[in-house]
Amino acid sequence: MTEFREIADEAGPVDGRVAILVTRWNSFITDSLLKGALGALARHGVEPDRIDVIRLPGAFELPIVAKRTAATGNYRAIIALGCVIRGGTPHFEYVSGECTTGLGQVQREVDLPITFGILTVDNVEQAIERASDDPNNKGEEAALTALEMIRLLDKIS
Ligand code: INI
Repeated sequence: MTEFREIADEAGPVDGRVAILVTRWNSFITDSLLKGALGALARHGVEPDRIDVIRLPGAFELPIVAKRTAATGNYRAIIALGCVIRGGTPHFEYVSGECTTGLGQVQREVDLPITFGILTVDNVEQAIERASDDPNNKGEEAALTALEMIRLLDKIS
């Protein structure tokens, strides 16, 4: 049988700094995503003095802020948090589409993990479900994924 080497993440400490980008649009939701992200980082040993929280207007602005944040060279990962709620116009598609495509593009360009904690939902109820104080919180998920990606990319290189 052919032997193969398996590279997989193992839980463990992460060094360096992390940036969290948080949109002001729908801040009643994004503040809860931030709380989830900060809680997860704290539980995994990332002290507050290794975290910078950067506030920005809306999801449409996330890609350029992520790019500038990555360019500082100060961070090992960026956690992007936002909330786009569908309205009755095509605006939702433009904002969420640009945010998603833009962040994916920036992540590949800058070679730094950027995790996606942006809710794209039909209504406020769906947003609340995904920003609640439990493991469904997408801010928490984005923070845990950032830590996993830091460790995994270190292992691969
Ligand atoms: N930005 C959001 O982050 N969420 C939204 O739900 C939203 N809606 O519904 O319009 C939204 N729009 C603002 C957009 O992200 C930009 O900030 C704005 O267009 C200025 O460039």
